[in-house]
Amino acid sequence: MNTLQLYSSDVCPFAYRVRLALHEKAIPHEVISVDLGNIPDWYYEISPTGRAPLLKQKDQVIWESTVINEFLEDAYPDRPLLPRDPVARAHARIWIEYCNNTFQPNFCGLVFELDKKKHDKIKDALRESLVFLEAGLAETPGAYWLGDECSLVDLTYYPFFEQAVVLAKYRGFEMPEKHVNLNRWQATMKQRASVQDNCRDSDFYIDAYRPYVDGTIGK
Ligand SMILES: N[C@@H](CCC(=O)N[C@@H](CS)C(=O)NCC(=O)O)C(=O)O
Repeated sequence: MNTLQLYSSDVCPFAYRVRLALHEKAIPHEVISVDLGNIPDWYYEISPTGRAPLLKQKDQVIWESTVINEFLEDAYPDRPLLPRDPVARAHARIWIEYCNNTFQPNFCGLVFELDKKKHDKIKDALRESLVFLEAGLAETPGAYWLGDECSLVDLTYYPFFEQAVVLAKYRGFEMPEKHVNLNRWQATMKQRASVQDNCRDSDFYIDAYRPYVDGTIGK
């Protein structure tokens, strides 16, 4: 049996980050799917939060996608996903912070907000964060967020871009075509084996999010 077990859900962008990191680092593991629309009692016995993702190693559990990916980086350093240089490493973490504290709350806020009157304000905030990301990527010399190597920063952001079809379908929000660097980066990410092995198509996300955007189930 594999020593690492990932409790995951295909619809969850946070779990996707971890699936990408496990693939990029070629870490043997087992994926266990959790139905987040109807979280089973057995999962609450394992997970302190009831949320996905969660990584289990023997009798230890680690949760929070960013922390899990940093754990994988610490425990499996052979295929690094963070730069070695401490300043570059700090900058990588700043980008990850920005995703978790600004971009992702705007993105998910628009997906899950049922009050249409609030959508315009969230769209403005999301547009602003995309402008910020585009400007950051414009400074990058290579194909990935930090340069020539794929890093945890790329794996942190990519799942949301794959799911952007949900915003277009349900909220009338299109990712701006003018953001050529973001579009180029997304195209590069789609070519990676880790993404090709884990990606889901537009119809999957549109179906999976329908009960959330119409309020049938809570987020
Ligand atoms: N900050 C957490 C977020 C995890 C999260 O919100 N997971 C969602 C699915 S995408 C979940 O488990 N929702 C079920 C629930 O909250 O009951 C992380 O990065 O891992």
